[in-house]
Parts: sequence; structure tokens; C-alpha cells
Amino acid sequence: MEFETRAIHEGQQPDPQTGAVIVPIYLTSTYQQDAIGKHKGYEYSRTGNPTRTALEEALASIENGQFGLAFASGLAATTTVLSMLKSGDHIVAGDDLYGGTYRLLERVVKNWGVNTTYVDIDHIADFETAIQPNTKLIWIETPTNPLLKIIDIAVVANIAHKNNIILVVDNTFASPYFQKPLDLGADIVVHSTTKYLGGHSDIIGGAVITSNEQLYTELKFYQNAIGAVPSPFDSWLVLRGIKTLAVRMREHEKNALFLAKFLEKHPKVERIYYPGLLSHEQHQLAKEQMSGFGGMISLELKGGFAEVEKFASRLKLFLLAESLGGVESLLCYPAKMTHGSLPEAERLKRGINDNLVRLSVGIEHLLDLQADLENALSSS
Ligand code: P1T
Repeated sequence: MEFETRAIHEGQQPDPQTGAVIVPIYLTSTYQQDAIGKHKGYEYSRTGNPTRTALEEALASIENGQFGLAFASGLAATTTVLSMLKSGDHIVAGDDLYGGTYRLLERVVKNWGVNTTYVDIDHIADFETAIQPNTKLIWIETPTNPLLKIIDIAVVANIAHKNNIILVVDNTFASPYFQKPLDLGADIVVHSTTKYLGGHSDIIGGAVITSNEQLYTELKFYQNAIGAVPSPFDSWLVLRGIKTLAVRMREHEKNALFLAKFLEKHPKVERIYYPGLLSHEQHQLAKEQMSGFGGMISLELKGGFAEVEKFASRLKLFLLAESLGGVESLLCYPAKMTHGSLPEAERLKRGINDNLVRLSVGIEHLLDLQADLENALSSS
């Protein structure tokens, strides 16, 4: 079955008892057991809940994976994956990552005795040279947050597997509609379902998908042992979001490509990052690795922070807010928002400059979005 069909039906058969077409929200913390040690597959809702099961099956299917696990946030999913590591283990990570992932690695995971080396992702061979005898995991995002760089997943998977290392790809920015990291050799895919999968800026959630049964068994154990699971209602909202992922992603991309072409030519724009532009350094790789370029654009404005402040204050449709992937357009200032937890020197070293803004392009009418940007830029 094709993606659109699986997104609507996988894990979501009508309720056998009532015929309800939509998976019910099972608001229960526990389940009556038939006898001691004899139950119907559910014992306690941290361990398993039927609404969450439906979501987990849908997640696995749309990532072309075998097993899905849902979490209370993207960072809960990330933390659970990183919990597989032990003191003395080592991580190699791309250097352009969500600020909260960097903060987790540097201020929490480091305290477990697990250190991370960050690789300049413009030099892909550095992933190999950064490997140490104790490296257990490679962690990448692609496209990256916030600079929308593209990493060749198949190349990094090859480096990882030659060295017996697990490759994790955070696929939040592309969404499974545009990119399937497991097909390209990744062992584990992570999502913040808060973003495109939920799609309506009304939940916080996360996901982990794999086709490796051994990894799944371990991660399922950690999911239950750590307990950072989503509520049945949040699971249901993500499940509903997934049903329209394909149509939303097509609109996000159409709008983003149109606006990126407009912004690229605008005299107030110093630099633009959008993988769908011919001028993007890895446009060709993006074209090969992804089936679409997504809805995120980053740009640097001429005139530094003062111009950014004016621009942000004059926009009316693009709301100044953290997050991305919802139907409404958002503007984020990474230096102070999503990447505010990076020390300034680290932030600047990575190219997250004081004049950088990030746009999450929604699915409003593209001409309204263009007019909003034009107005905010021309009066700044
Ligand atoms: O916010 P949460 O659901 O915990 O997800 C964390 C996360 C993980 N991975 C990526 C690539 C992300 O972008 C995020 C969260 N990002 C934002 C809130 C943001 O505005 O970029």
C-alpha cells in the first residue's frame, strides 16, 4: 500500500466491538486481568495502551520500519535512545542539531560518563575520523536545525556499520513523507511528533522507529522503565495528524519553495538556506535522498539584529514562536530561542549568526504569506 493509505489505515482498523471507524481514546491507567498472570495484552498504561499501540503501528508503517514507540516529547524519545549507552561510551554527532539535543548531550548525558564529539557536517569523512574504540552511536539530523544542511545518510550508515556503530537519524524536519532514513541504512529514526506528524501545534510528543528487533526489545524495555510515554489523548492527536501528513507536506513544500525563491531575490536578504533552491550547496543530494524539500527556510537578513527585530515585529501572519511543522506559519530567532542553550562561541562557530531567522512555512495561502514577508521586509 502507498504512504497515504497506510497513514490512514495502518494500526487503525475499525473497533471490532462497535464498528467505530476511529481508534478510541482509551482513558484507562490499568486493565482487569482474567487471572493472575493472565491478561488481554495490556496490564498498565505506562507499559501499553491501545490508543498508543495504534499510533506506534502507524509510525512504524510510515517510516517503512517494523517497530514504533511513542514518547511524551521528542527529547523523551532522544533520552530513551541515549539511555542504551553506558558510562565510558562515546557518541559522534553532527554539529548542527536542535539546541535541546545539544543541551541534553552536554548537560545530562555527559554526567552519565558519555561524551560526544561534534563533527563539521560539511566534511562527511570526519564522521569516520571522529570514531573512537568506545564509540557506540552516531547521531545526525538531516535537514539540520536550523541551517538546513543535508547529510548523506547512506554514507554515514556505511561508516557506522563498518565500525559496528548504531546510526540514529532525527527525521523531524523532513517528516517520513519526504525521507525514509531506515531505507537508507539508519538503524533508528527519532521524531519530535510535536512538529509535522502532529501537525497542528497542539501537542508535545516523540517517536522512535526501527526495524532491528534486538534494538526494539531494548528500547521497549527502556520506554517502560523510564516511563516518558504520551497520554492516550496525545497519542490520538498524533494519530489523527498522521492521517493528513501527506497532503499537508505537499502544501508546506509548495509554499516554502515559492517563498524561498521570492526571498532569494529580495535585496534585504543576505543569505538563504532552503534545500529546494538550486543555490543550496547540497541541492543535488537533497534531490536524491529526499522526495521533497520540506517546509523550513532559514535566512540571514542584511543589517544584523536590529533588522531582525524590526522584521519580527512587523510580521502579522508569521507568528514569533518556537517550534515548527504546524499548519500556521512561524518565525523563530534561533540565537535566543531554539539554540539559546548553546554557548555563544559554539553557536557562532556553527554559523547560527545574530542575523539568522528561521521560518516554518505553514499551509496558509502562499500569496498571503508572501505579502506578509514583503511588507515586513520593505518597511524594515
Ligand atoms: O520539543 P520536543 O518535542 O521535545 O522535540 C525536540 C526536538 C528534537 N529534534 C528536533 C530536530 C527538534 O527540532 C526538536 C524540537 N525543536 C523545536 C522546538 C524547534 O523549534 O526547533
